[in-house]
Amino acid sequence: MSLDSTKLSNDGRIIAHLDMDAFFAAIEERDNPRLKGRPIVVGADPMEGHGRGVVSTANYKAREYGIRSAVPISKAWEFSQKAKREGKPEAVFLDGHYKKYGEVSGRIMEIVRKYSKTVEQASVDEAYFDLSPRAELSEYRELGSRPGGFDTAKEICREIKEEIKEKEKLTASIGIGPNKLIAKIASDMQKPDGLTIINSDEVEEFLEPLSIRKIPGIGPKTEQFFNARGIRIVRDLKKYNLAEMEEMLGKWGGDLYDKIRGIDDSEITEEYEAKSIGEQETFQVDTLDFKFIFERMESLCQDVFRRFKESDFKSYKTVTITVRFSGFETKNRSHTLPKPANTLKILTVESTRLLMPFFDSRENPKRELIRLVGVRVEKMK
Ligand code: TTP
Ligand code: MG
Repeated sequence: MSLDSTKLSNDGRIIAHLDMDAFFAAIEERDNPRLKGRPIVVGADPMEGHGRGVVSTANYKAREYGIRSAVPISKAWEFSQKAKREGKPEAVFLDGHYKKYGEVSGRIMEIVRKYSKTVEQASVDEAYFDLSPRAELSEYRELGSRPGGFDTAKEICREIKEEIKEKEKLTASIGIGPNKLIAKIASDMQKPDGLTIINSDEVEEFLEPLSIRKIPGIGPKTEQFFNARGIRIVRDLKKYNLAEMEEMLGKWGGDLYDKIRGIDDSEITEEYEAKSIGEQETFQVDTLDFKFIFERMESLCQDVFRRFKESDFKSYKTVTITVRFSGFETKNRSHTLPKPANTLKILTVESTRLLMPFFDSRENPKRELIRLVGVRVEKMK
């Protein structure tokens, strides 16, 4: 046993990660009996194949057609038509009801908070929470005189899933492990309606056969990099020592070295803060029409500013714009202000200034048409 795994198993933490199943689509299915059992896609309007946004999410039936989050909506339409030709039911495409999703999310977080005092909401449908056998961290002792440990954590998570099912008519998947990393990977193992427990002794055995892509932080690029070197699963990746990993990937190589051995000391951070407030728009037609694009940007700034005003934040310090060209190349440009700002004027001026170079040789030498623009405020206080 290596020093590191000793540290891991002696650490004694029990962390759970909850992730709702096909969240937005499941809510739509729940609230609209007509949709029961059908493939459902929430996202942009497909416009019979000419729509230009992306899929927010799809339920599991629709995923069987290849439709999933971030797939262009036109592609999703094609998949659905193909299924139809094969005699399968066509997918139902729906606009999102984002306010409602936010409210459901809030109620689910409240349920989780009844069972653990240390909860980190990690996204609209995800939370980490601490179930370590320490009285100050969880209330489960009051839920019966249970001994603590992984078995107790499992019981608690069953109850959480039950309560969500009963009150919200939705299913969640939960992973339990000795740290956030393992809990997160575990929650994804038996979706939907899953419950997966990996205790400290099982961590390395659990990780070894998994595709390297299951490790948070390994995206398509890192995956390709390693696949080209014959590395596909975590076990393969373990053949590199720490120095080799760092040589290949820099500091991130060192982090990854730990991760694939199941080592993760990160704490549950209780405050959930929107890190940014942003809006974007895909145009119906790719364009370089200066006036049109600036008007759209101005309108996006107004939307962002409205949301900023509704939030608890008082100021922002960074303005970031996104520009996607017709060939899908996407550029983000940011400006951090010398001091925090809180007006629409500054937001509009800054985003306009960032947008200018996209109309000349500085950011757009080939004069490529623009497909999407977006703007967001960051570093909020
Ligand atoms: P996820 O938890 O990633 O997806 P999911 O809940 O739909 O499905 P799964 O069962 O695999 O967990 O994201 C939660 C919600 O966030 C999702 O329902 C819709 C939204 N979302 C987007 O709008 N765009 C995206 O690219 C992703 C990944 C999610
Ligand atoms: Mg989810």
